[in-house]
Amino acid sequence: MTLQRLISPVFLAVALLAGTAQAQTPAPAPAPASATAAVAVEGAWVRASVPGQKATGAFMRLTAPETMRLVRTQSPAAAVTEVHEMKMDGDVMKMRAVPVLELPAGKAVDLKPGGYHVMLMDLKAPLAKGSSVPVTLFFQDAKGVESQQQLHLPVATQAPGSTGAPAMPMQHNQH
Ligand SMILES: [Cu+2]
Repeated sequence: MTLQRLISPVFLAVALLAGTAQAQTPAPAPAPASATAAVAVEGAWVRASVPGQKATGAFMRLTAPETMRLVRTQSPAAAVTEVHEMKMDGDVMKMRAVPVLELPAGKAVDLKPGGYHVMLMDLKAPLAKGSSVPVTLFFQDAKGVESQQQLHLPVATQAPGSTGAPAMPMQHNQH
């Protein structure tokens, strides 16, 4: 009985350790994600750039079928691609990177000159009017499931169908 009493605590400790080890084994992989419906993209275009210009903007209207977020953008035409927001700060138009752009279900979100835009920075070559630029949008749904959409945006000097004078070109000295 004395021996039994000596061993018991050791056995208990081993059992506890084993229990801990078991708890640390990886959780089973999550169930396969259901297919995510595509985000509607309308009126997309990229502003043409001139030689020496470092950056330009891409614009479009996004309507998500369910609550989603635009989490990342990518284009082979630019070294860096970010979603930006442009806002008047007093008399100065300022721009900042937006880490995530929320897309409420069924509600159109406009990326347009003077507001949100996809910023193509460190352009590898000038973007000529009439050409097209591949841009990939990465979305995340409410469950965190990622999906992506590859677009080919026409390069233009103003929004397709717009009749007004071209908007003031954006300055991107920060980049
Ligand atoms: Cu910008």
